[in-house]
Amino acid sequence: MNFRKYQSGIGLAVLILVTACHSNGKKKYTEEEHINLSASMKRYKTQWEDKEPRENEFFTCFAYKKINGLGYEEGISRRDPSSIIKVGDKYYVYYTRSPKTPPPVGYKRATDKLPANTWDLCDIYYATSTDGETWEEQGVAVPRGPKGEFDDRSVFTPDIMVYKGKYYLYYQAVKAPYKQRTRNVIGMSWADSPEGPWHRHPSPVLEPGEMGEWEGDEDDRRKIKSYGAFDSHKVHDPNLIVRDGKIWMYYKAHPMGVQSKLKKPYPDFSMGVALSETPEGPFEKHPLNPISASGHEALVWPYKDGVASLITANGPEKNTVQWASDGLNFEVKAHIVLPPDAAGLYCPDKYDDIKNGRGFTWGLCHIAQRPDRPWAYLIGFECDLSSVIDRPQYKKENIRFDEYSRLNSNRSFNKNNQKTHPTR
Ligand code: AAL
Repeated sequence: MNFRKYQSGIGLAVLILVTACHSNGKKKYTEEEHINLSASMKRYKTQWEDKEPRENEFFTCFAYKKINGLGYEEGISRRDPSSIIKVGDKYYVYYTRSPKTPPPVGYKRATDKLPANTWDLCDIYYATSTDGETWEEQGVAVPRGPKGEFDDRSVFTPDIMVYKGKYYLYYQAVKAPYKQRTRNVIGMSWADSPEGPWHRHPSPVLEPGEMGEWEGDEDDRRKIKSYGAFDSHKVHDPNLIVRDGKIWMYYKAHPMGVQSKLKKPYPDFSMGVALSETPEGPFEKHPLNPISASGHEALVWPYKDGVASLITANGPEKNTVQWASDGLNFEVKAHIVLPPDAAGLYCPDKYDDIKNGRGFTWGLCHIAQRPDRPWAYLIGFECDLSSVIDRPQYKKENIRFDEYSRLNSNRSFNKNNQKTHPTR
């Protein structure tokens, strides 16, 4: 892509858009009426186009269910499922999987055998299913790399891409020792069949951007003198689509200094995109990055002639479904509750380079570790983010919690940062 040409086109595009908004016939009130509308009613009429959520194709609720074969298992973490693909009559999913270990011990106490967290000391495994509910773990797809290589400590959080008859796994990788300050890069392996054998690309296909400066030698990711790029510390969660003849890799980014008290040029969590002509790169980071200032675990799919994204967990626009006609300038299209964590979608047209993306109705996601159940595991979810299948039950509002809903921690602090009782 000619990025300079692209940038000079932005001004013109904005002008055309503003003009279009005033003349596209959607305006259902006069200037005077507009002045008399509350801020919320203005948004109802413009941003939400006078629609109830059940008529909004981007609105859905989510239902969750147990799946067989990849559920909770003492000692083993399974997490971060990839997109799900169907080859012949079988579904395939790839995921982060730990060997049998004691519970994770944190970065300070981790050793060669003791994991720092549930994605440490992991390999990429795969499982198959004929109905999406009963899965059979098949074994390792991509193991950790040889000692001394960029991926020798852990490989995790994969996405699978089907491209020109071949299969590509993209995943996060870390090199030992795994500390708070360790960089995370994205590696790739390819195969002629979804069952492998997988050929490891010898170097990362995406690396963090321009570095800032750490402060001191202590292993503390908050302590920095400067941030560097929005992705100066970690690139994670590769999520792929094919669009306009190119491979678009969306990814989650961390700058150095997450949770630092310094004034920030970038959010702690953001999303970038990098484009390439070929699966092994070079992937060129887009100059508009970060293209989302919210979200966790980049998750995109082609929808109609644009790109939709599930923005979860972090940032001011968390818990929204967003859409961008150009795949770059995302707008909030719906607010959602309880979206799946680390979802992998069954979205059969994800790599078809189409302009009529149809969306999806199901996938897998994970339940993260918590103190009384320290290993992660996979479950299924259902929804209606499809343009071809209607599931009216997923367009219902009024989702409520019951008395069993709770946070993992229930601590309260007063303004002086001292522990206190919540009712005091
Ligand atoms: C997740 C993901 C990535 C991170 C870690 C494992 O929530 O964002 O995969 O690196 O946590």
